[in-house]
Amino acid sequence: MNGPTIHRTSPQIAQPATISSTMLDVIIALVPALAMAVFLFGVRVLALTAVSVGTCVLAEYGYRRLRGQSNTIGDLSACVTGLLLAMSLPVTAPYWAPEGYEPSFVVSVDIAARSLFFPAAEAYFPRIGLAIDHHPSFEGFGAAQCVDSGRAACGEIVYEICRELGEVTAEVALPLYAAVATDTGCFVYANTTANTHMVAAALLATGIDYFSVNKRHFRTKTRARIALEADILSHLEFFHEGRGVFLAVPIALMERVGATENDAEDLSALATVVEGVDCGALLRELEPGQWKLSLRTGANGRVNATKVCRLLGGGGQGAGGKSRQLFHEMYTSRSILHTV
Ligand SMILES: [Mn+2]
Repeated sequence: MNGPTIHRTSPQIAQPATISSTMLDVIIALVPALAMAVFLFGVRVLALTAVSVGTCVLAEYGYRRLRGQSNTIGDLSACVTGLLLAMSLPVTAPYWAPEGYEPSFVVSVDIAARSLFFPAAEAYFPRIGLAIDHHPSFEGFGAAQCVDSGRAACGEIVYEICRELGEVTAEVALPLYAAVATDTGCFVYANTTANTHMVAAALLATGIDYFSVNKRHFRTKTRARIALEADILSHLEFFHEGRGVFLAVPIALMERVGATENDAEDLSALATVVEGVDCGALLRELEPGQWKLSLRTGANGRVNATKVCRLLGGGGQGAGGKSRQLFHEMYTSRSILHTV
């Protein structure tokens, strides 16, 4: 142990890696998978790949040119993008999307009223071929209907349709389980039946990872959601000797905690966790000065949310469910609720 100890970084095998050499490696690595796709699905794979790669290269070339920037198609990244896109498409994918795409058949599921359609889906409303629903207040649209208000979840109805069509695989069972679990608040709403549990049992028997679904939907909250709940709960107001509770979600609160639409889902459920509450009313400000009322009723059935909302002129989801109604002012609607 004579002399000084020399510390060095370990000898690295260096190689001049450029974007184009890395991209070329990726392309070479994808060739066997592409060859297998041609073997399995035929030569149309090659045509689809050519269209996809060609479009990507042209788009990059054109865009850079338009912006007066250097030509970068030589780095092969556009080729890789085109190749990956082609490989993730079904072999039957059209070479271009037809303008004004028209679906051949439209199915609506669990959308009780026309007013509940998303604006983007509104165009399909007059063309609904099949409506699947379980709301007592279902408006009766669609050329054909598959409606059973005795079902706690639309997923129960869809499960039976799937069973008629063939074996319900784990791949089909997982989204169906998510549908049944979320529609019943994880099997706790008052409309949950023995059949709901039997459908869930059949879905679990396919070996799905139901724990992750439940953890994701019922045991995980975003930080914005926690901040929303903290504020709402610190401002809740009781009426009718504590049998009713008012929750309010002004736009200002949503903005302050940075909450999105997803963070605000099903907030009315907060109302009925308070002991002794028969009816919870959540007022949510959608646009400045315009409030949506959601009613949530307790398990004792003293208040029927559907009936209340019919009185107020809105849609509903039956006892134990929630109902919606647009109000133009928050405080005058309080007097309406005192009559509940
Ligand atoms: Mn539903």
